[in-house]
Amino acid sequence: MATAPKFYLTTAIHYTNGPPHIGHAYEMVAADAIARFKRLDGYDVFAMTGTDEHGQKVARTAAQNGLSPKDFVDRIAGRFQEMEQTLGCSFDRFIRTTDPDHKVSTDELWRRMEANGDIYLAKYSGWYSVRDEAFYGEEETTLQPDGTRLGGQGTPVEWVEEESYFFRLAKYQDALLKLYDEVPDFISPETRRNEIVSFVKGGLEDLSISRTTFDWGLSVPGDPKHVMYVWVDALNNYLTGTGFPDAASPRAHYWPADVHIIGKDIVRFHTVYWPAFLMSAGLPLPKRVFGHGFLLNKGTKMSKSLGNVVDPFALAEAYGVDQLRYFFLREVSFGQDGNYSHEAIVGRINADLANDLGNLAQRSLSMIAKNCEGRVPPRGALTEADEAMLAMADGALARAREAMQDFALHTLLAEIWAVVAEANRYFAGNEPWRLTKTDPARRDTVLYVTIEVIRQVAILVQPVMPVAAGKLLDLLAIPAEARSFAALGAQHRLVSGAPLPAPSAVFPRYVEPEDGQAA
Ligand code: ME8
Repeated sequence: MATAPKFYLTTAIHYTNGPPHIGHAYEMVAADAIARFKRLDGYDVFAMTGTDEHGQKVARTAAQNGLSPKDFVDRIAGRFQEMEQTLGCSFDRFIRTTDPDHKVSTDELWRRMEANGDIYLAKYSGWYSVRDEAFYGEEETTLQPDGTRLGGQGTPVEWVEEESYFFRLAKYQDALLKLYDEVPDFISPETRRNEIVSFVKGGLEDLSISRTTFDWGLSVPGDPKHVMYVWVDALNNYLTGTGFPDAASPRAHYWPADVHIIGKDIVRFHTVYWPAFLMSAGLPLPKRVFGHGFLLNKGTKMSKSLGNVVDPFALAEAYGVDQLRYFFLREVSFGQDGNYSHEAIVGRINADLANDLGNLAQRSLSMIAKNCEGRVPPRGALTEADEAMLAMADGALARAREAMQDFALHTLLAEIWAVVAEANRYFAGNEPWRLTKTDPARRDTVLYVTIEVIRQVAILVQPVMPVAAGKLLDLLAIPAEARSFAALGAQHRLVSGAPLPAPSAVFPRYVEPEDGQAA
């Protein structure tokens, strides 16, 4: 048997300076949907998420909370793990940068970069944003009327002057430009690629990669008064996940990553620093970096530091997990910013899920329960319209795969919902409820075609709504082994006469709570 192709996907690892917010939830759900899609499509998937626990930002927040950094991050990391569970995610590892194997792996990356002559000791003086954990050149900062200074992303910077190890980033300028040129989809979407290309063309300076004025981090091999710059530590989590440097690790074959799913604010770290570190260490580069957009609360950025956080646990509780997952991935074009509002999510739940898919399943399955002894109906000769309906469903996988090549999750869902819309037109146009007296055989064929389309839709939406799709497949009595994408298409049609369980509603309408309290 041919071995399945591997697919290694990661999210960013989330800072543990505060509880998870909706942006973290969004990124996890999107990455989880891609991982599930690839598994259902026959890939050997390794998907990883986790927490970024070191650095000055986390150390300061822990101190403000009167806790040791370790006690503080243990609490917050626990919340992220709970969120992963709550949102129905299927990651293979939740990595923490305080995990012991991460130290071994990151020491080795450092040694290899050093052995390649790319690390030297000097003095750093310049601007640093603790909130971004990023160094900024003077020209990237702006002086405010009150005398404070803001960095590139609008966060306060402070002056840092200390002994530091440097990484010879400037040396990699040409190699990076060559990479962007030769692997055009290394950075996507396109707009993010253009930004990075012009940033690198503007010239790179060597990068300070250690600090001495605090100790919450990984110590530098051979010089423990330095801790590594948190981004060296953080980016290397992706290698640690594959068992690096142990070539015999059962996960070694997953490197290089097939895609890093990250937000637009950290594309520079992933497409400039990270490939340069890897080139220096003589390691293969990730194949793609996808910078998704920001989820905005009616247009305002949500972040821990700004305070107007919408709690993802409360959202999942209010709307349902699969409903929230569907909303995130359908409403927002993956790669662009998107807005969240109560009205928008209720609109999607009631129109797309309860009406379009839920009602169709409920009506067709109820008619079958009543008129066809609760069995998959017999299927007579197919009309042209029947054939066209089935052909549209059979072709959905190819269109889904095409959308997935660009991680266009919104397009994937739009394609599936085009099939659902067509199935609704087909069902309404054929009026099976009128055929009971006049032509029950034709009614059975219409019902057969309808639920065969629902079978394929349910299989295809599993990556986005694993639980609800599973319930729908249960209602069609589809066994576990017939739920992968290999079961899509004409070869695996529903078998007439197979018994079906009693139908029940899978997608309830959202009804405002009695006291009028919206989420
Ligand atoms: O940046 N909408 O961690 P982080 C969508 N530790 N995505 C958002 C978002 C929003 N409103 N806010 C943040 C870090 N994100 C580093 C990463 S990776 C080696 C280290 C995204 O907790 C953000 O873009 O600030 C990033 O991809 C992820 O959430 C974690 O952000």
